[in-house]
Amino acid sequence: MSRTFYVTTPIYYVNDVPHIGHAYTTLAADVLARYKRLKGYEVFFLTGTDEHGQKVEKAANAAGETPLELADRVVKRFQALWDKLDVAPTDFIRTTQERHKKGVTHIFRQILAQGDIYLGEYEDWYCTPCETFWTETQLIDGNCPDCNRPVEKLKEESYFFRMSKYQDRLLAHIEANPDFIQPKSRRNEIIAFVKEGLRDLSISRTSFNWGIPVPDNERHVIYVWFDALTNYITALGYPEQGGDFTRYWPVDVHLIGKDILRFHAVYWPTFLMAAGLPLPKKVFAHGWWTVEGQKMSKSLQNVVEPNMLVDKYGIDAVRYFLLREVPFGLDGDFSHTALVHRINSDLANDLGNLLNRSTAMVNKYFDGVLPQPGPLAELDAAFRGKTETMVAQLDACLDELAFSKGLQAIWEVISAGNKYIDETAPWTLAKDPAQRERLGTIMYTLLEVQRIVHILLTAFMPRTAAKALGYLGWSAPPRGEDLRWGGLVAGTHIAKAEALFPRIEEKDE
Ligand code: ME8
Repeated sequence: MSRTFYVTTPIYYVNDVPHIGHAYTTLAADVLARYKRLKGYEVFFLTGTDEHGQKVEKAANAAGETPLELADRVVKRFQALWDKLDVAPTDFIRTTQERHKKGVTHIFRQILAQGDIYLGEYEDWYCTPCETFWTETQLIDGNCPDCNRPVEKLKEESYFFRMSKYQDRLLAHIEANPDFIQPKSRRNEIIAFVKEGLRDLSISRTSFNWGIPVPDNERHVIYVWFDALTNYITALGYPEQGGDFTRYWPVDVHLIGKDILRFHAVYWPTFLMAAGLPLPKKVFAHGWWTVEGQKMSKSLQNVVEPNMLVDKYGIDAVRYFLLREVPFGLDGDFSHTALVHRINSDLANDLGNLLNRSTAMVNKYFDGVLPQPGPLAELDAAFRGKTETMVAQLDACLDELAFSKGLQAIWEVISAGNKYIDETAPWTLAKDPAQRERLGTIMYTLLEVQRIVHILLTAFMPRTAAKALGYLGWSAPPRGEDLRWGGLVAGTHIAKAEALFPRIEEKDE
């Protein structure tokens, strides 16, 4: 039986246009999807858009459009950006699609029939930007404790989900499954939150109508988070059994930002428990990007637009930078200086230079024909060993979503490659005909290491890796087996590489 891997991103609100925060989560999911596919998994990678709720309705009113017109317009921006970033999801779900509405209605009905949804009355403070209710005591200076904006008092008839009933079961699940919520600091926050006690959750609204109607009571629309979270199963065809839902659920990992952890680690699992469905294997909350030291916001006009970054620096530089610069799970700061520095030092100097130097030498000393290696000397064997260790390290790192650490492991090998050239000094050996075989072994080792490096990099920088593999005469689509040592065949034509990443003048920034 083949192994499967299911990864999701949040579905993004269509009242805002995509920025680097959205690109970040989606790129991380894309890297994981590509890597797992390389390793032979059958992968389902889901992203999409969250199109219902008061926030979207208000934005549409302000723009003089219907909510669906707004959604149709903004969804294209998200899809175009994913294309532009070489992000290739298996499916893109929109919560206004029939398949989604059908699944949401189904799960609502099921939990209602089962007794965990009941009709009651709600009175509390509501923050529209966050689509969240707060109690009086949770407010800070009368404002929303999350975003600091004003809240409004809402009183309405509402359907409630009996979340309180699941408090102990959820806590037991979190405690029995240390990997369920990651990273650890976030897990502790959730444990503390659940221990404080779970209230029943209001899951319908009557004050507006842009949403999925409650079955058999159309005065109510279903709460946008109940609607949105369900996308993770409706995209798989839920409630239909036997297809993708049976194949891919429970999800391997929900990737999200830390801002929406509670919805994913408390609400969603309890909805699933009530519906009798298995829980996600992992919810990973990554950190938050600031920009040049400041919170990214429309009012500060410092929102980083990914299209602009790609036009200026190239797709793969952006993909690399976002995953390399900050350990996944921690907060980070975006700056042009840091990005240019990474391009110049990691990509141009280390990665690009190694490929240039080595392909140039094979051309100079062997007319561009890869020589047959002789026995490996100690230096060569150590370099090969380091490469093999890197392959295993990357696997472990990506299982922990440690993208940055995984890239560091790859870059240690790249640096070792540049050092290996300096230590073996091929230019000296080239002068001595007796050292011909030794020189050939060194060239083979250098290129074979880079073949493995670039196969791993196909997950992170698909275009660059394909280009580099092309110079190495490797055109087959890479597979996991190709990570084994010895794939390059003597006699292969090695093209002299052009610069993979031109240096950028730092003063231009
Ligand atoms: O919350 N740094 O949608 P959303 C890092 N529709 N990541 C960021 C970020 C930043 N500064 N800003 C945004 C929603 N993100 C709901 C989700 S899921 C069932 C429903 C990323 O459009 C991060 O992934 O506000 C965050 O969780 C997501 O965008 C929020 O996107």
